[in-house]
Amino acid sequence: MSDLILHQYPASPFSEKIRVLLGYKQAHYSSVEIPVIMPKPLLMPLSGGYRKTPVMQNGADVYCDTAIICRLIDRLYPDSTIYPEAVDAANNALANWTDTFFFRVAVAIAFQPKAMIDNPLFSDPEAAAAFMADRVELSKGGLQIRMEFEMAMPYFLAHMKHLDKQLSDGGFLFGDKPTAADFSTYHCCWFVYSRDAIRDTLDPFPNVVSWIQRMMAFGHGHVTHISGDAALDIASKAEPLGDEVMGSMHPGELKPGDDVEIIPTDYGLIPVQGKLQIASLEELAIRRTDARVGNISVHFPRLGFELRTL
Ligand SMILES: N[C@@H](CCC(=O)N[C@@H](CS)C(=O)NCC(=O)O)C(=O)O
Repeated sequence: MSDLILHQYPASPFSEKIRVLLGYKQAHYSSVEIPVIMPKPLLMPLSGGYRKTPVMQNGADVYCDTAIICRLIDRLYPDSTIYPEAVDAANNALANWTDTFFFRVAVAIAFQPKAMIDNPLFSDPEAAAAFMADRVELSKGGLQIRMEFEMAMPYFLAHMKHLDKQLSDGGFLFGDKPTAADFSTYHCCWFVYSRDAIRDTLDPFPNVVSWIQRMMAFGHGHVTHISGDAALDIASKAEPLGDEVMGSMHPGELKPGDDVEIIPTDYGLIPVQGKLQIASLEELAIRRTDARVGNISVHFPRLGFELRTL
């Protein structure tokens, strides 16, 4: 059916969101461990410059940002959809707010001084300095990922209190099955829960802790670890799907094949350039040709990305 390859690293919360969704769907997939900081030389031929983590590859189609990766996985594994129509607006709005604003809150909690002791990213002073410098570069020209701890803490505690009430029946956020909002909320909570030094922040919220454990119990699916070079070889032997969709948002302005660039609107402001293939309310995609992997399609969600003509 599919040959999904997740490009990720273990400490990445957004990667954990996708790993657990793949576990929920009992998916078979491959995984490539990519560097935590730039450069990412074996990712760039696929992503065309997009640097955030994770990235999902399916042959010669490459999906950037977990919003579109979740849609792809749900389409390939449609049983127990994480987008039930009955809660469509609430589910999508909560997932989007959580992955943007609330993620920044969770970063501030996870990087507070007392959490640094057991942070795997800060194994030695040199690694810590390189990480901090890379994250300054990641925010350059855009939104600061990091929020002040004093501002973040009340947001964190207030949201945990609401979640604790909503999860009191022992299920998931919108019923007895997890939806997209559960996976978005889970990875922010996992960021805190997975650190011994700050796990007690969640002690006042036992329903949240039980729900985190229910989410973790889905596991990570059936994963085979492969090298970055092996993933590039797979892309070079495949051709992109090539479907063209033009939505009604840019009437007369844009057509398939136009030279465009796509750039995140928050942080990691590196443009990806190519020929336009999809511009709908749900998705943007461009076609590119790379010396190492040949023809590639790079897909993004519409929300959170800007489309510019060249
Ligand atoms: N909106 C993106 C956010 C991804 C994101 O911020 N990921 C973090 C890691 S969890 C990142 O890219 N950090 C910088 C890096 O890995 O180079 C998504 O949903 O995938």
